[in-house]
Amino acid sequence: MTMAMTTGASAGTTLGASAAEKGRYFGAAVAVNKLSNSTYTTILNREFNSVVAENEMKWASNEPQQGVFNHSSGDRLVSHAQANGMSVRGHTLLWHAQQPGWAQGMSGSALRSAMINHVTQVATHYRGKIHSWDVVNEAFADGGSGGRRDSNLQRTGNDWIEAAFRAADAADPGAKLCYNDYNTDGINAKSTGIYNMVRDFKSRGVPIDCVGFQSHLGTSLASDYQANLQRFADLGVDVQITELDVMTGGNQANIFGAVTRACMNVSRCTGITVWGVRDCDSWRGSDNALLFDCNGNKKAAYTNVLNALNAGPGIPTTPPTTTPPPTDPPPTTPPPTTGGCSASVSLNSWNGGFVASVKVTAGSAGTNGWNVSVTLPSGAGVTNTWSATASGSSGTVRFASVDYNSRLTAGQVAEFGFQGTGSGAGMTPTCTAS
Ligand code: 9MR
Repeated sequence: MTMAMTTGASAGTTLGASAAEKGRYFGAAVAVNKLSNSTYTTILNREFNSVVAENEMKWASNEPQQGVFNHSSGDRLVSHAQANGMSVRGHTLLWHAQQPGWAQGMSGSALRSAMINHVTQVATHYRGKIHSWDVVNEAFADGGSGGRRDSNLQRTGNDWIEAAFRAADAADPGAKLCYNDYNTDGINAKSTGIYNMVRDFKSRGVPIDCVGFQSHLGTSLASDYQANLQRFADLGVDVQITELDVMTGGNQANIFGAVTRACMNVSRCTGITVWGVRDCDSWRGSDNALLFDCNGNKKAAYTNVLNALNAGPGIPTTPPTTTPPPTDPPPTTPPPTTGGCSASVSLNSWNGGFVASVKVTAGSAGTNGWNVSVTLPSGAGVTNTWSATASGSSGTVRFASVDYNSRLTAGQVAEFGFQGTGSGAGMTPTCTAS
């Protein structure tokens, strides 16, 4: 019998179809050069309804020289996904590992600026094509500190993570923006450090939508795996299992089943991704850590996952109400909407630069187009703009709406952003509508 909340009526026969019946995705990490291997793509296309690039959307891959972007491999995966009815996860905009050599050698405001530009350019390139982005990967330290990992990115200032989320939000407002990490498979010092960051972000309006739990697992599963997912969901973010693989051995099939059940039992757990297709595609080599053997046969772990997907509850069609975290501040007053339009700016600054996110709110008559004027402090300059067209780069700069955000109905909000050098403090935008 189907439960009232499920979105489908029959048991699916593939991982993707079964997950979709429950309002979720089931994905695999793909090595793009294997898309020409027919054994590989046969399984991929049959079983999965989401893909993520195992390496090809990482910084070293798509910005090999500063400011020179190469999206060819990532684009190939997106095309494959679109042709086969799959959605795409993005992995990863920023990570301490797999950085191009030029970024590894940078520091301070030059690195901060390069990093924000990378987020902006890559998220803009894929805008509308990625369901969830790992904006920041693996920024917390292992061990008991619960603090950040040291890295060149961390040394640009503790606010680098929120700066990255704001830049990603400005570039692709439709994608779910995730923080992703490993060794977070239960309630422990590391997962609690991340939990505290997410709670802080939610209380201050930093645009975070989801947390990824990589789940590279050994021979046992933390007994509080599900409780840990649930405590994040209760902060008001989605949770996703993002890189699941499990060491081989007696428990492998059981652990795969238990992880799947845990996700199904958390209504904000929106999907599961396994980190590869067949055992011999896995980075874990002889661990045989995946759902298909090297000949493409389904393993016992596969059956457990499929059964758990089919047995689990669906995602409720109306989102659950979540208890706001205790530290939530009162909601901020929206800008007045009398006249044609109004604009407000929020700033993310570092020594020598800033990213400005501007919200345009249409007045009672709506808009056919809008212009926002901003007078920059002396010495400040605009270097990069998204979701608007800038005239001028210093002094008074005018930002005009672009085709997809010109027409707003009364009260509707459009967002655009720009990056600048110098200080952006004290800017007061004015908005005119046409
Ligand atoms: O599976 C990826 C492997 O092919 C790369 O060599 C490796 C480089 O560090 O990254 C692997 O993927 C990692 C992922 O991007 C982040 N979480 C851990 C994954 C396994 O190391």
